[in-house]
Amino acid sequence: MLNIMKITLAEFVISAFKPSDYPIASLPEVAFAGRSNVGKSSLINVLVNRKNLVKTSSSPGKTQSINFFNINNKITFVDLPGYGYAKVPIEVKKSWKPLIENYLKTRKHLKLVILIFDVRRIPSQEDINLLEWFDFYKIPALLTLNKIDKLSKSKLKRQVELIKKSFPLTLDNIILFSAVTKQGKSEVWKQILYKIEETSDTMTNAE
Ligand SMILES: Nc1nc2c(ncn2[C@@H]2O[C@H](COP(=O)(O)OP(=O)(O)OP(=O)(O)O)[C@@H](O)[C@H]2O)c(=O)[nH]1
Ligand SMILES: [Mg+2]
Repeated sequence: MLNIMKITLAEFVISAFKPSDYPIASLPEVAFAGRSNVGKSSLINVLVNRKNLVKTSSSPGKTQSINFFNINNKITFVDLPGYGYAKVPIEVKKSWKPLIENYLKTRKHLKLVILIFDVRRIPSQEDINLLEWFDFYKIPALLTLNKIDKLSKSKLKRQVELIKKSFPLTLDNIILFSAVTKQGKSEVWKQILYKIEETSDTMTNAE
């Protein structure tokens, strides 16, 4: 099995603003979650070798709906709106949280949530709550620390230790990632394919 899926198709499916907008699930799903501006949409673009499949922005709060993408007719990638951005209007915030929680709790084809943190920030209570929430609902989660290109090697090492220490639970797997250098890309793919193959025979020929 190869570690990276060769992308032959990457297409936008739908933006969901409420559960009835979700597409009918036929493929295994991988969702991308994290605070606003940590680089969720950028990570997806790197994984599928597209500059702009998913819109990214330097102003936080760009992704405001749940966006579904069809990858090779094999996997659905799901870009979730970012949380924790103070300037988002309260009305929007109120509708996001239940929408994200509903998605994560009810989607039977969800195989993995990739939780993305900005490596420069020590996780907030909100980040930790989300991790505990995944644990409680037995949702498999993979943690990536993004934007590692922004730190020097020595600073990065110290920062990773600090982040690990701030967690109440131990995580076996933390991936260091950069959308700029693409470091970590094959590691993320490896984990995605592993999770999908664990539960689906049809995926064993994925390349
Ligand atoms: N240096 C650097 N910048 C990055 C990296 N990943 C993302 N960015 C930048 O960070 C900003 C936010 O990236 P997005 O991918 O839009 O972030 P997001 O998490 O999807 O944001 P929301 O949709 O607002 O929740 C953009 O200006 C990106 O170019 C990275 O690995 N390194
Ligand atoms: Mg986004």
